[in-house]
Formats: sequence, structure tokens, C-alpha cells
Amino acid sequence: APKIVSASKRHPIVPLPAGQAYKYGTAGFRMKADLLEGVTFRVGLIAALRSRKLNSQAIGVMITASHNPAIDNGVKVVDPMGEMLEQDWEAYATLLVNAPTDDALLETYNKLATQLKIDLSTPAKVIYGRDTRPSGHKLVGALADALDATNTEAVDYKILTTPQLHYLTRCTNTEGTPSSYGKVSEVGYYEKMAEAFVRALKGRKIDGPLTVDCANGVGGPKLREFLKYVPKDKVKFDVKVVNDDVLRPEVLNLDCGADFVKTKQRAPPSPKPVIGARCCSLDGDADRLIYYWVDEKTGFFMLDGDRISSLAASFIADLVRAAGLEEDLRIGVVQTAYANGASTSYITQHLRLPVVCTPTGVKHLHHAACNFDVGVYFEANGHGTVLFSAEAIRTFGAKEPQSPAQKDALDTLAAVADLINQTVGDAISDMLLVEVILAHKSWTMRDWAVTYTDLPNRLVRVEVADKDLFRTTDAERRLSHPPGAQDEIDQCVKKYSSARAFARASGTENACRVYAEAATRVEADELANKVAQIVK
Ligand code: 16G
Ligand code: ZN
Repeated sequence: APKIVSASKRHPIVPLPAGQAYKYGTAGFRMKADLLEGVTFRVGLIAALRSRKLNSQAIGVMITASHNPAIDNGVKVVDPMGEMLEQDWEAYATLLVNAPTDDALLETYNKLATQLKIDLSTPAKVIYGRDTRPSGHKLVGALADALDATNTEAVDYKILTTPQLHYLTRCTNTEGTPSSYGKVSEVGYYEKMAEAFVRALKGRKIDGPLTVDCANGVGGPKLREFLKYVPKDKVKFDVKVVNDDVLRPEVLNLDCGADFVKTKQRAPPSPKPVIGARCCSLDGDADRLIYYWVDEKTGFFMLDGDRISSLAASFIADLVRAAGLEEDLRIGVVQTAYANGASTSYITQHLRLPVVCTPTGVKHLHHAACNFDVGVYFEANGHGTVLFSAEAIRTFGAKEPQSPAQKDALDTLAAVADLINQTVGDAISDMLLVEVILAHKSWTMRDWAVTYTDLPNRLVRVEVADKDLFRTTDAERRLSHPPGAQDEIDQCVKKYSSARAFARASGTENACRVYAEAATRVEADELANKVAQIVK
């Protein structure tokens, strides 16, 4: 215990202005990197407690601020199967991080241990990684000190994508068991994905080159590394890796990356877009993916998380039918309020699959997707994955095929389940899935784009005095507070055709967000501005 206090003194917490507190939000703790050293030390203490609470299973800690500016950083905790930290523990993390002094910290730590019936002599294990931000190095030092001070076994995986850390956490905890998720190493991740990629393609050709914008983040070097594991004699996969400069930290996420493309609704200015070329962008920690291309006649066209979701759902539903499993497996799609209404209609009416809406944040979508045998979940921003139940995976291997076509479908389903990162949305894995699906369907970008037409939409950020006044219900689609605000929004929406709008407090910034969609561009813009006025 004295070790915790002396170590904490080396990583002091920065006091916030009166009335403010650190909060474990949807992205863990995320802020300017210079505020994070003490926070990261304390997150180390929480991770160690969590490991001890869960019978010494390994807990993951990832240091990244994803698509945010290079000067930001963040720290979040990964649960044993690679999921997001359990919600109750977000509150414990918040409590511990806000302890005002080193002694108060120790007191809170001991109180938590007693309250949660944690035996502090139980062994603990924490594995961690970081993105390419220079500040990550110092934060890892603080984390390591916390693990050392609590006698916690630590494994430093150095620089990783966020989904790689999730993968490694699950592999560590399933190693040597029947549910082993793969080899416990970065190489194991590449090998597993490359093998599944080849198997899922089964000789089908990928059409032309793919340009991948890596946001000048960790995805660049990791994608290059992955490509070495794709056997050239089996698959011709012509990838042009661009925006992969990780040596100049200031260019991270700057005018490139998935968040840029999604929010600006245009291609990164560099490299100069090539007409007709298939392109995609990853974000700064490679857990988001957006596809796009520039059409000769119609210009820039974006295929976001909703598009990837409906593409994956349609492909998997077809395979499940072809495998004769439609009576056995329940397939569902999970979206948030940000999903374009046209995508929701396409999935429910055309694909005839159920759609569930949850609040923003991966943990909510992931949780809802677990209720299906095959749960496809994506946020419009490009974060998502497909979850297969253990029973579904068993069935793909165990079902006796009645025809060569059934066998082909079963094999492809098994390969796809291995290809998709089951722990969290993974841009590299999702990209390989999209490439596999386009190859199977022999689709061009245009074929994919014409499946449905997006409703014009607008997202605006509204500065408000106190965002906490805005409380939502119905998966963030309606405001319950402040009183009367929702009625005003309803009155506005009524005046437009095919319109929908909502307002919610951001979980990552001190602002509100307003989303509106309507039949035309002009109407969507107008509606978004009117709702923003109501919120202001
Ligand atoms: C976080 C979430 C992301 C969500 C975003 C919304 C995770 C891992 N990340 O980045 O899924 O879309 O927050 O931010 O859950 P907002 O609340 O500021 O709109
Ligand atoms: Zn990210």
C-alpha cells in the first residue's frame, strides 16, 4: 500500500477547475494528453482491481484518442473477452480518478476492494498497448508504475491498433481452452486474419486496386504488416497504403481518416482522388472504416457504417439461406439513431431483417447484437462488427451439407466468422470483409451504392451552457429534458416530408449534437438549424 502512495506522487493528478470532474465516458477518459498522466496511473489501479475481481483474468488497457487531434490522448479498459469495461466499473474508475490527494486515492482504492470483496493477494494481470501519439510513451510509464505498485503481472504490447489490443485480451484469457480465440501475439492476429481472408475468398477475384487512407495513424504500419501475411500466389490483393506517415505526429487525423471523410462528406485532399478508384479510410486507431469513390459523372460518393452494415447483413443472410439454416439462426441488425432512415427501411423491408436501435457507444450496440445468433452492428461513423453466437459457429462446422452449394455456403460462413473481429469493430478486419463480399457478389462500388438512396442529412454541433440538461429516452431519439423541448422539435419535424430529427448531449465533448434528415438537402439543413435553435 505505501508503494501505491509513493508511486502516485510521481504521477500526480491535475486538479480540474471547481465544479468539474474527470469522467469515464463512452471512450474511457479522453482529453488533452497533459492532463492524463495521473489519470492513466489510476486507471492502472482500476485494471488491477478488475483482474483480481475476475479471478486473475487478464484485463486490457488501451491508450489512444482515436480520431481526435494529435495533442489529445485517452485511456480505456478492456474486459476479459475483449468487450468494453462493464458499466458499474466505469463509475468506480471515475471515483478513483477523482480522488483529490494521494492518500485519498489509497483510501478509495482500499474501500473499493472491501466493497467489491476483492482479495488483494490474488494474482492480477494487465496487458496494454498504445497508438502512435508521442504522449503515449509517458502515459504507459504511469500505467506500468501502477501495475508494479500493485504487484500486477504486466505485458506491454507497445504500439497496436485498438482492435488488436481487444483481440489479444481475449486470446490471453482463452489460451489453451476449447474457445481459444487465436494465438496470443500480434503475429497471431495477422495469421488468423490472412488465413480466414484466403478461405473466405475461395479463389474469387478482387476487382482492381484498393486505396487505403490510414489517417497517418497506427493503422498504416499495421496494415502494411498484415499484407505480408497474405499469400501472393493465392490472392491478388493490390492495396495502396496512403496517409501512413507516423513519424510526424502533427499530421495524425489531419485532413484525412474516416472521421474526416464522414463528417466532411468528401475525400481527403491528399492523395488526389482518382476517378473510379475504390478507396477507404481508417481512423487514428483503426477501429472505424468508411468506403468511398469518385464517380466520373456524379462525383464523390460515400459508403459509411450503415452501408457496410447492410452489405454484411445481406451477404450473411443469403449465405445462411443457402446453407439451409434460416430456420435455425436469428439474424439481426443493430443501429443507433444516427443510422440513415433509408438504410433502416432497406434492412427491414428489403432484406426483411429485424433492426434494433440503441444509444450511441459501442458497448450498447455490442450488447444488443449478442441477443441474435448473428448480430450485425455498426454506427454510421464506421465502427462496427458482426457477432456470431457459439452455437452459430458450431453449426457452420457441424451441419452435414446436402449439396455442393450448401457446403460452399457453410464454409464461407465459417471463414467469415473467423475473419471478423468478434471482440470489437476493427477497420482492417471490416475492410477485408467488404472486399470478400464485393468479390463474391462481383460488385463494383456503383453496384453497392445503388442498393438504396440515402436521405439527405445534416449533423450540427451546438455549444450549450450545460449539456447535462439534455436527457434522452427511446435510444436517444427523444428528449425527456428539458421539459417542452421535444414538443418543439416534434412541431418542427411535422413541417417536412420524410423527416426525422433528434438532439442529444455528446458523450465525448462539452456540446450537444443535432441530427436531421429529410427528403431534400435544403429541408434537412433547414430542419437541423431549427432544431439547433431550440436546443441553444
Ligand atoms: C465514442 C464511441 C463511439 C461514438 C462516439 C460518439 C466507443 C468505443 N466509441 O467515440 O462509438 O460514436 O463516442 O461521440 O464507444 P459523441 O457522444 O461525442 O457523439
Ligand atoms: Zn477509433
